[in-house]
Amino acid sequence: MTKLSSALGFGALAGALVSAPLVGLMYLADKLLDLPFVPFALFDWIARVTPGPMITFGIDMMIEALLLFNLSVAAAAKTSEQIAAILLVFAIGVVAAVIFFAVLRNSPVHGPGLDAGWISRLFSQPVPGLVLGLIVGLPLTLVSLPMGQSTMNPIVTSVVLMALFLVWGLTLGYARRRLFQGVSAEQLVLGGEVRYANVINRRQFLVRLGATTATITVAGAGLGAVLAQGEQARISESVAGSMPAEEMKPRRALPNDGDPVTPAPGTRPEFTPVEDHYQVFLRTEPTFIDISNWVLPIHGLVANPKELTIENIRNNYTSRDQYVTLSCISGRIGTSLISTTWWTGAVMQEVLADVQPLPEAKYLVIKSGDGFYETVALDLIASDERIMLCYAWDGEPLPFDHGFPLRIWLPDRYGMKQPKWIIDIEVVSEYEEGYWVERGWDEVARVRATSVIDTVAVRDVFEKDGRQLVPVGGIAFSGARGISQVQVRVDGGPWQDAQLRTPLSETTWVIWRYDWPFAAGDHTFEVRCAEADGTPQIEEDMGNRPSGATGIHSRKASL
Ligand SMILES: Nc1nc2c(c(=O)[nH]1)N[C@H]1C(S)=C(S)[C@@H](COP(=O)(O)O)O[C@H]1N2
Ligand SMILES: [Mo]
Repeated sequence: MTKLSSALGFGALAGALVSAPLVGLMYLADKLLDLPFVPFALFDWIARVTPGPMITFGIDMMIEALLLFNLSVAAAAKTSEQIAAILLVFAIGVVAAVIFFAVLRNSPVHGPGLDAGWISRLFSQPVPGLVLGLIVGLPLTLVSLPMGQSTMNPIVTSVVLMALFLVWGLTLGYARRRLFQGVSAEQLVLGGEVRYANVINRRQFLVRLGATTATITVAGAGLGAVLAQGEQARISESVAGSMPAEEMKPRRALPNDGDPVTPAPGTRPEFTPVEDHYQVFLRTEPTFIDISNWVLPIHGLVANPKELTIENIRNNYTSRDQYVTLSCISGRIGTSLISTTWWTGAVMQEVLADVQPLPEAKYLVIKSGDGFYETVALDLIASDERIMLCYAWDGEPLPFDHGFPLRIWLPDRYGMKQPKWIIDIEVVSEYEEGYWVERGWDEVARVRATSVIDTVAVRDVFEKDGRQLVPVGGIAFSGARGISQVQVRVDGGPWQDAQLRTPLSETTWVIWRYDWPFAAGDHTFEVRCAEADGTPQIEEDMGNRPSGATGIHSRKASL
């Protein structure tokens, strides 16, 4: 007889010690054989099947937590998701071990003596451990097959993953026997001495088990990390190699270089370096698309279906360049999920004309390599020649984590309407909801006008006409509708006009600055803007859901 509490306690301990190397080895298997990484695949599957309101609630909780710790959402969100995914699989392992120990707590332990080799101990009485491995491993393997990113054949994937889970189960079975062997009725009769010996044995065993599993975990994760670097290098090479050097376009000086309105010190860069551009994607990791076997089928209600290569897309249609600010509908007021770079792509109107949509055609259904999808109305494309199939950012192939090899750009829309990693375009007659629309977000997702204070430059006070001035500055953005006015007020006083810098284009944010007459003390600064046609930004605080956040951004400063 084993006490329940001791079964639970040892189950948790053994579960933790044996599940850590399982995760380490799964990571190694991912990097070594290009298998799906089970924690990420499971997490992505949960995100996929969880109903919209719940998934949004989960994301909200995570963002609140990040904001609480003063972390940048843009920088920290993915890392926290990845950590959560790993902890989840680890926790599943521990809970399964606890249940395993509890269920079997009264079943007798026998087998080779304490001095037998570990292999024979591992495989003596194998059935319970194998059953455990099967029960936990099978669903996780099945989920990983479609969700994981992997080029490996599904049979090999299943065999390797199941082997890992079965060994994990066997090891837990072994650990259970080893921990409870000796606490038999017979030995209990012998009294305190044997019990004492068994405790020592347990301790020794746990220390040895811990040392072994820690070594395997660290070795697996370490080797995996080394291989991951090689993988990154191969990805960069594949992306760079997809475009001949002579087609890469070095960007010339920014078009507003000489503008007299200079950003207040501390304003974000007007042009976001590509490596700093915010990223949002469904999965735990960005999707890598192998360009060597990528073509874009455009099919459905068309007279002339096509399969376009990336060279076709770059060379057969007019290429357009555009400075673009992209923003995410899930951002709060003052969000970090907004960035600006230089987009190059093929004019979508020409690509469409090439496939000759039939009269009944009304929409494009665009599908992505990560399972994302969105619908774009043909009317919208007909109304705006700027809409492009984008293949380059800042003159170079689209970075793999921003949608390589192809993404669409729709002026005036939030990012959620604009698929990256495009793999298929179907021309249809019936409207279909896109991925985030199905999950409760705005169907149109037109960008809402917002303005943000980036800086109150208290250390850059300067004198002008005998007055001490404090530069205050930031951005204002209203999609493709332009900004005609930005106003700042201090401590609830009158709204004052800020100066506007000429934007990089009519589809980027506008940098503004307001030089405020210095007054010592603690102050609150607020900002608002109006669109080019005079429409004021919505001042009322409304959450980001479903149509994008509105409200006044404010910032406190002490002078
Ligand atoms: N395939 C795919 N496209 C996608 C997404 C995605 O998850 N998968 N996210 C969308 C969202 S919500 C945003 S805000 C933008 C972000 O683009 P970026 O990561 O290049 O900044 O991509 C959009 N396109
Ligand atoms: Mo987004």
